[in-house]
Parts: sequence; structure tokens; C-alpha cells
Amino acid sequence: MSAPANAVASSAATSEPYQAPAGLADVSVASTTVSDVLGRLGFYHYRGYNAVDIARRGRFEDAWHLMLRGELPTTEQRDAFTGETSALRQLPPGVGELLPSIARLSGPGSLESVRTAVSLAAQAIGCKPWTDQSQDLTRAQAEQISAILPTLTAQLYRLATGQEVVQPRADLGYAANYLYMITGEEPGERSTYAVERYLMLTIDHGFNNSTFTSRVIASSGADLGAVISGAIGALSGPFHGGAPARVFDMLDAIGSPDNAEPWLRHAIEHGEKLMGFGHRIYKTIDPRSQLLHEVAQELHSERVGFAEHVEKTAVALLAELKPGRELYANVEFYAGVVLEAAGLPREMFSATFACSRVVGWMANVLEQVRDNRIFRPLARYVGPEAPREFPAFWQPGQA
Ligand code: COZ
Repeated sequence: MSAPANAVASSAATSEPYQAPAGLADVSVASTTVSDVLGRLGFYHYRGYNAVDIARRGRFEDAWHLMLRGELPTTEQRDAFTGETSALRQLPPGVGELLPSIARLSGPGSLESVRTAVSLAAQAIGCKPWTDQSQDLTRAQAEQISAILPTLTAQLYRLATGQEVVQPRADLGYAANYLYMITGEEPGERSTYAVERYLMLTIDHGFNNSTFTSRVIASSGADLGAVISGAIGALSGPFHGGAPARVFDMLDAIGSPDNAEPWLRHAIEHGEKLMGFGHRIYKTIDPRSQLLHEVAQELHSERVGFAEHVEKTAVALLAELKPGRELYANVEFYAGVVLEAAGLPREMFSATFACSRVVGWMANVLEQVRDNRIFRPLARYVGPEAPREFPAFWQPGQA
């Protein structure tokens, strides 16, 4: 039943809704107490605390407690929280048996297999639409999903590479246990330190694409399995969390320091985006990249010297060929250098990102649940004027 012409014309006559810019650039769509990014200052925080400072001197469990329970923990609280969450790392009954089939259908480290597995795991722990359960139960599920995602990710990787799965250990910290489940060996202090810095730096970052996605899905009342699957889907895109491995592909393609300038110049002049550079909000150095650069130097990664040369060359060329866009290295540029030096394979970079960002997604979803209104924006229709006359071959009511 098509709308009568006068109804369509009159609705168009009412005040025009606000038309947001493409990508919702510089548009605030909600209020939050979880995190924020002050792009001009090169600063971001978790619930008001400088996130880089927390990453420099804290443990992953400190940031996790802050994000999901609302406050930095005392040492006693952190130890208790670590004990509680370490016990949640085991997969729910029935999920482990499904992983070999899922792993066979995708490559090692694929976020597609992780999002499939975690969606099933969420059902196995009883996730229901949050509207049909208490907020306490939703928070408990949020903590359990955050705890089992590394186990799922590591076991899928081992299966996809023809290795026996490694069960989580409750006596290792979050980062050490993650490395242990992937490599099968207890990691050294330096590798653990490096991965823990990376995980803490990437827990959340304002209303980034995947965090916003998690809130949009949660706003419909959907269960946490739906939320986490959608958020991982958003993260997998090359313009978001799919970038770190592509930075390595770029470094490999450049190959040698003297090829950096011609290769990068050609790429920018041909409209390609350099992986690991640019950011919607940071128009100065990404502070996460700065700390990861320091960690890469401390690890004496053999790649760091070459990466530094590529960064310097790229920033200069972007300033020359894209003047005024203020394009610098973002978190992804040194992420791969650090994770590779810590013993993680390239195909695991994005999945590792998901294992930290899940804490940010869950913190945002719990906030959305506490004060929800379903996201349902408009879109400006720019197609042929409605209502249109039906073509002669297609008349309403024709048999
Ligand atoms: N390399 C080359 N040019 C870039 C660029 C990059 N990495 N990032 C942005 N630009 C250019 C764009 O081509 C565009 O130029 P014009 O004004 O000539 O059109 C301008 O800078 C603005 O770009 P855009 O509007 O796309 O920026 P936006 O803020 O929407 O996107 C992201 C930011 C991060 C998506 C960036 O563009 C990007 O794709 N970076 C590479 C992928 C990456 O590292 N992602 C991880 C982000 S943490």
C-alpha cells in the first residue's frame, strides 16, 4: 500500500532532520563514563585515568577491574578479581568439541572463526536478551565472555595449525596465560610484559567503530553473544582492527630502507591508504603508538629500526602529499612489531586485539544497559521522488 502523495509531500514539508556528516565524524551520539580520546592533546583515558600511565605501571587485571567494576582495584581487590576471572577461562561444556570443525573452515587467527565460536559459547553460558535477566547476571556474563575469549582464540589457532589445544592455567596472569595457550610454553617476562602493555593500551578508545557497534546491538536488548559477534565483525575490517597484519604486509612489500620513499610515494599518489597511519580523532602522535614504540625498542626487535625509518618517511610524505590532514602513525603501526617480537604469529595480531577490546565492549554494553534507548537514526532519502508511478508491466492488484 503506497503512501498517498499529499502525506509524502507534507512529511517532507516538516523541519528537515539534522544531517550528520559521513562516518558521523565529529558527531557525539551518546554520553559515557567509560573512556574518551582527546585527539588534539594526544591523550586518552579509562574512566578519567591516563590509559598510558595505567598501561605503563599496572596489570591487565587493574584495567579490567576499572572498566567492568568501575574503579581501580586495591592490591587485595585486584588479587581477588584475578582469582575470580582466572577461574572463568575454561570453556563452557560442549564448546570445545565444536572448535575443530570451526577451525577447519577458516585460517589460523581468523576473526570469522572467533566470532562464530564466541557466539556459541555465549549461548552455552546461558546469555539471554539482557532485558530478560538481571543486570548483575549480565555483568557476570560480560566478565565470563572476556575471560573465555582468549581461550577460544588460542585454541582455534592451535587447531587451525594442526596442534593440540592447550588448556588455560589459572596460575598465570591474563597476558602470560594467553601466550602460553598459543605457544604451549610458559612465556618469559619480557614477552609477557610486551603483550600485557599492548593488551592494556587497546582495551577501549572512545566510541570507536566496534565499540559503537556493540552499543547499537545492545540497544535493541539483544544478548551478549549477539553483541560480541557484531563487535568482532566490525573490528575485523582493514580500516579498524584488521590493520596490524597489513602493516607487516606493507613493511614486507617495501623490503628495504632505500625502497621506502619510492614505494610509499607511489602508494599515496595512487590513493592508497598506508596501513598503520591516520586516525579519525588523533591529529597528533597516537600515544598508544608511542608506548608500543618504546616497548619494541626495549625488546630489541630487529624490525624496529626498519619500522622507524618507514614511519619517518611515511609521515614526511603524508605531510607533503596530504597537507593539513595531520596523519601520523596510529596504534597499529608498532603493534605488530611488538607482538611479533613477543612471539605471536602475524595472523594472530587482530585476534589479539579482540581479546583486549572485548573488555571495552563489555564496559560500554553494561553502561548502555543501565540507561538504554534503542539506536534508530534516520537517513536522508535521495532516490527517485516518491511516490513513483508503477511501470505498465507492474500494476498494483495485477494477478
Ligand atoms: N594513508 C594515506 N592517506 C590517508 C590515510 C592513510 N593511512 N588516512 C587518511 N588519509 C587521507 C585520506 O585519503 C583523505 O585524503 P583526502 O582529504 O585527499 O580525501 C584524508 O586523509 C582524510 O581521510 P579519511 O576521511 O578517510 O580519514 P578518516 O578519519 O575517516 O579515517 C582511518 C581514519 C584510520 C580510517 C584512516 O583513514 C585509515 O584508513 N588508516 C589506515 C588503516 C588503519 O591504520 N586503521 C587503524 C586505525 S587505528
